[in-house]
Amino acid sequence: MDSAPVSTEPEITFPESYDAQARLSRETTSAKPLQGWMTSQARTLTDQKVDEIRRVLEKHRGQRHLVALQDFPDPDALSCAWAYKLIAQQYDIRCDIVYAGALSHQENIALVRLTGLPAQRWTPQTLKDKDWSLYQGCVFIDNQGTTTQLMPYAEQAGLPIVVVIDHHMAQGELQAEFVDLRPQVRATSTILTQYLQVGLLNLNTNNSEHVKCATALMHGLRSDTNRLMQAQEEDFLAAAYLSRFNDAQLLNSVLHASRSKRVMDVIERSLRNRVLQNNFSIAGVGYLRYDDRDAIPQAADFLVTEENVHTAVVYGIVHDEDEELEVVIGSLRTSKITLDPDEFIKEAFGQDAQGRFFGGGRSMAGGFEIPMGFLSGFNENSEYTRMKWEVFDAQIKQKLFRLINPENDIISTV
Ligand SMILES: [Mn+2]
Repeated sequence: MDSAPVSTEPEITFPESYDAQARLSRETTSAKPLQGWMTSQARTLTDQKVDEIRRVLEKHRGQRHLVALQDFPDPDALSCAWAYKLIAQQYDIRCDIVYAGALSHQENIALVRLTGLPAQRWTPQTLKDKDWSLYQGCVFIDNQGTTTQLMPYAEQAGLPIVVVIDHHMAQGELQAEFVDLRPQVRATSTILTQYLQVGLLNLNTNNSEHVKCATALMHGLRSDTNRLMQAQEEDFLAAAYLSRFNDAQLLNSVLHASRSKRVMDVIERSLRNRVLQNNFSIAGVGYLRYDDRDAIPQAADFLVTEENVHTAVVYGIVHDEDEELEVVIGSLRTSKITLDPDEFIKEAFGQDAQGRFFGGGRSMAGGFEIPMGFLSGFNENSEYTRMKWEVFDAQIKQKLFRLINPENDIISTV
């Protein structure tokens, strides 16, 4: 979900001659697996996992699987699902890459459009109408089924979980045939790249789909490591391997996708509404459309760049006109090493009646989603709408300021 700083680049174009140009400028190499380019620890684990997944894929030969992404898929998820699809294809397993929310960040939209990344959006209506018996199993990549609306439907259809590959903390008991969970790795792209490195799929620079997928993986890896700033040795080694196939010109176009006016407006509102306290910058941005949801993390990315600010929290009420749905969505960005976004968000907002936290985080970033329950739903009366926002705004600020604790200048996250 990390995004580039505000860009003044002109609007991107979509050159059709990409592949030809890129191929000419690149030396043709047909890859032998670069087995030396991995730490010995990663190598041992990867060898073992690849042996295991080969057996699992063989067992499911000829089937059709659903690869479920989180509702708002990020570049790491999108690219890894694609790499997985290409791997599974070798076993005649057909994978449909699906998300049930929206592609919101302009970079993600550009990534999908420019690379032809084969992901599909299922609306709430599709979820209901779908013939789930088409599938014999489901797969979770860069998630564990807890951040996708697809999960209850897959469960209801009795789809077995065949594969889970993720780098988030374990979200509970997982009944899957194959699990590769590595919370210490910064990006799922690193894990998938390691699979490629040991030969689970041999990338070839003459295959334009391979080049585009490798470029997508490079983008996913960069995006989950704050443009490699938080990358560790494993991630750099994976990036080095991908560099043999990466199309730099294509990656550049993805990164320079321009922001929509509505996203710019949300960023502007966050600047105007921000409250600075104890090196925190807190901004409520009011109502925004479902498709602009990703403006919130982008606004937080921007606010955290202000002098003397180490942590930014931006939130708003996101509404989906078709579904009469409203939810409070927020993002946290921090440059403070000692602030754990996961702990901070869990501590600030607590749990719902079922004991589920409203959000969490990873290194330097976090997010939350608070359902509006009985107060949810559009109202024609603008005075009512304004009051509703003020109530939520005040409640969130109160929860955050309690933690920021200005009296004794201590930021308490426990
Ligand atoms: Mn990820």
